[in-house]
Amino acid sequence: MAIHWYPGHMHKARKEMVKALPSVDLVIEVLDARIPYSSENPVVADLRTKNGYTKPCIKLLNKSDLADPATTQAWCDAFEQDRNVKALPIMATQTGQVKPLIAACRQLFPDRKLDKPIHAMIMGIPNVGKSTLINALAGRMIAKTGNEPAVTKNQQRIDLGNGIVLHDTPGILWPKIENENSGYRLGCIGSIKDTALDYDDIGFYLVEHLLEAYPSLLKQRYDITNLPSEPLHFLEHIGANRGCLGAGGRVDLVKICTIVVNEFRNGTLGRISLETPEMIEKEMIEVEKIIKEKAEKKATRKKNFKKKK
Ligand SMILES: Nc1nc2c(ncn2[C@@H]2O[C@H](COP(=O)(O)OP(=O)(O)O)[C@@H](O)[C@H]2O)c(=O)[nH]1
Ligand SMILES: [Mg+2]
Repeated sequence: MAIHWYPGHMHKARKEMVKALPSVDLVIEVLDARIPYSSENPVVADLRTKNGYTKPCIKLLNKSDLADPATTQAWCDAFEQDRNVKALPIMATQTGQVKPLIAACRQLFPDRKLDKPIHAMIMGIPNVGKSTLINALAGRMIAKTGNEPAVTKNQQRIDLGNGIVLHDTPGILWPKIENENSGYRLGCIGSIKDTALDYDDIGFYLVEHLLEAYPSLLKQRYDITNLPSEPLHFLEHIGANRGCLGAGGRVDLVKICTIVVNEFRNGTLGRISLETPEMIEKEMIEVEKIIKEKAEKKATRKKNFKKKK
């Protein structure tokens, strides 16, 4: 990913969205189906609420072709506990996905007449498939896919028919950082610049999860009957099998990790999700502690600063 998020960038992105949102009825948040929690940004919930009214939101779990279908369904159910939210698994690379999205938009505004269009805006962190989706919805190439600057240009509108109008520039959000696991998972799917997280770090994290959650996919892909329980033993085993050897005939762990991570990313290992609602529920307890500590530190800093003045 080309975008590095600094506080200044986040501030600017947020300001752009605050400016655009009053003319929008509905937020379409694009997530990566393999990490629906870690690819979310809590600022969306924040931005949607003003003067006690919360704008409805459709959460699209994109790249569902790469994710575990049962887990994706569990996430949709969890998201829809909020009555203001509709959640749909999609695959933006398949243009036939438009119809369920249009129907979901209309469902959120049952009383809206066709001659008063529903204005929608797409948001999401980089690389989740926002541009691909806009192009699929528009039926033509209007948004550049791949890397793009964080600053949006002049907003234009796309008429999707059925009384729905879409802004053609997505709101680009920054990935969240409080949960350490989220950082690793974003690294696994390739949405954090590879140099920021080493392949062996990501690889060990990924393999630990796969050994626990998808042992049969590993057995199948790497042709092993007795799976070692330790990520290191597993990586050494398949590294040796594949001839990933370095100095002194030892397994080159970076090389074998890179292979496994890429096979996960492109779907060769099978359809895999990196987090479930239950896993996140447990992690949230830890995250809330960190957020609280951060807020306390900030408050102390402010107090000390005032004292000095
Ligand atoms: N497998 C798969 N790849 C997708 C899907 N949607 C988008 N992509 C790919 O994800 C990458 C990022 O997409 P892009 O639209 O540029 O993301 P953006 O940064 O959110 O605008 C591109 O290589 C797309 O081809 C999908 O549903 N399935
Ligand atoms: Mg894009």
